[in-house]
Amino acid sequence: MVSLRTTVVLVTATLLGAGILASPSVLPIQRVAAATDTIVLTGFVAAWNSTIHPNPTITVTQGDTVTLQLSSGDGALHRWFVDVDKNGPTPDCPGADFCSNAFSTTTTFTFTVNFAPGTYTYYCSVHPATMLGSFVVSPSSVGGTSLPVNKPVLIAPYLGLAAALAILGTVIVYTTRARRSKTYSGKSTIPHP
Ligand SMILES: [Cu+2]
Repeated sequence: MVSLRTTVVLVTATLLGAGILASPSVLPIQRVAAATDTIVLTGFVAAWNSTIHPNPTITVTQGDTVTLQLSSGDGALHRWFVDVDKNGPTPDCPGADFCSNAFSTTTTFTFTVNFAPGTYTYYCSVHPATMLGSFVVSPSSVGGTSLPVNKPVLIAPYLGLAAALAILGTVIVYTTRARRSKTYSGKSTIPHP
């Protein structure tokens, strides 16, 4: 037989758990501010990173800070740039595009992706016919979208709390009843005149 106390505990915990599960978002987790992306590219006249075409696709998120670690793999002079204004392999720097220094050894180039989401092309301005690839900017989710939440993990502490509260409530109820019962039985023993 299930005692009243157990029933109270189970019902309270179940209701609380169900309520949390049913809610659309418990403690929504916001994506934190933009990330820093480090991208390593080695320049060869035939292709970046000596890939067979196509060249590597670079994917970043709008607002990210991108650091390019550039080196020349074949000793030739290269210069990386992303064609933000989409006017082809002419580097518009300073201007709309983001361009590294020309390098025949190594260089580092950092910039912030402050342009609209979409697919752009990055080039080597010296060898734009072979050293080119896609530069994809994903929309920023900063300040909006909630990430998936592991609800069972979140519920666990609440279930424990609910059980504790239910037990406390049940104890109080029983104690009160016991006192009333004693009072009643005491009166009943008073002999009638
Ligand atoms: Cu090049």
